[in-house]
Amino acid sequence: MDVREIELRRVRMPLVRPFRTAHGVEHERDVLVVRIATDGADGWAECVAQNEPTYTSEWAGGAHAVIRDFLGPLVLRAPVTADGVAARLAEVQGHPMAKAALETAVLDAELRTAGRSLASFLGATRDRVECGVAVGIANSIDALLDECAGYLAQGYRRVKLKIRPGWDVEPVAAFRKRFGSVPLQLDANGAYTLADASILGALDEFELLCIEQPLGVDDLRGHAGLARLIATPIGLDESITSARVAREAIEMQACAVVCIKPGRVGGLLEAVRVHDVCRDRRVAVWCGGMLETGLGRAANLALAALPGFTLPGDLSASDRYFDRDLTEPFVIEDGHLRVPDGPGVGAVPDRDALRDLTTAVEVLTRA
Ligand code: NPG
Repeated sequence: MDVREIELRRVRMPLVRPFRTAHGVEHERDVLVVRIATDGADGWAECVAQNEPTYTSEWAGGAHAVIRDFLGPLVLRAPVTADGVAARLAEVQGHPMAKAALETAVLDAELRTAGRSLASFLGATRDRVECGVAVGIANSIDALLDECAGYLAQGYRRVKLKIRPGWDVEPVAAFRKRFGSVPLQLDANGAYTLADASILGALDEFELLCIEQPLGVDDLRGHAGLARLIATPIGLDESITSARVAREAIEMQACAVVCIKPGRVGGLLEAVRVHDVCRDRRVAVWCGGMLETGLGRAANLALAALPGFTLPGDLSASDRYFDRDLTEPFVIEDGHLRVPDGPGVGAVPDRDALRDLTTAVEVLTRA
């Protein structure tokens, strides 16, 4: 593809309710939307870097700057194919979410030009995927349970509760008491240490699908130690930054389950390689979410339709997060979301929504 122009657009997406994790609370998302103009079709992608560098070191403003100053010029320099984007950008250290957005935009343009869907290109074997819902830390247990009841009534098949020290055994016990055996997993976002093993062990009785990322990002050995102390399977998210790290973590028995987020591993192509590593080793996988608009969600759905994604994803309908999505809304049907089958990622931002929600636009062209 000859990429002639890269448009970097910031879009303000108010959330229908605040989303609180161990790291902080989001009231709205500042989303970086990338559009590339090529010699074929335009390509679109959403960068999943969040508002602030609290979840990982990337944030929307930083991703915008690194694309403008370093990554964008490398893509514009000479024609590139999607499977060559990672190598082209390798001289810049880090910034996997910014790199993933560029790779996805190039891939989207290629597939739209060829009239092929992302799902078919990646190797999807399903046309719909089961939905899970992630529920942030609430103001009270009653408020948490009421929020969960609403999602279960809408058909979500699995609940993931955010936990942190002081908000763990009690809400989980209350959930089990009210909702019985609904598939449940927990996400600590790295908020515990090995010294908390007894609290984490106290969660064993609740028959959880997994506890996600109980310890720090770079602590594979700690997770392996914890796995020997508790019965609940450990799922890793933030720690899994590539297919190589996934293989190491599995070999060390640091995790029994893996969360795949394309942005976190540098793009959809590496995400498929993580999937393959896990599938070959019979490690269960689910597709993570990062409060994506419909644009990012469409790509996640294509990925989550691969055969190794054996657990429901953090894939919810548009109305879980937004009153007005950037694309045609994704709607939950019988506990599932449909995998887009149109060309490319299968969703494009709605022109009016883009116009109304955009806060800034910058266009990069060849020097
Ligand atoms: O449904 O998109 C979703 C959110 C799922 O909990 C979720 N994401 O740690 O995985 C996470 C978490 C997250 C939320 C991460 C916001 C970063 C920002």
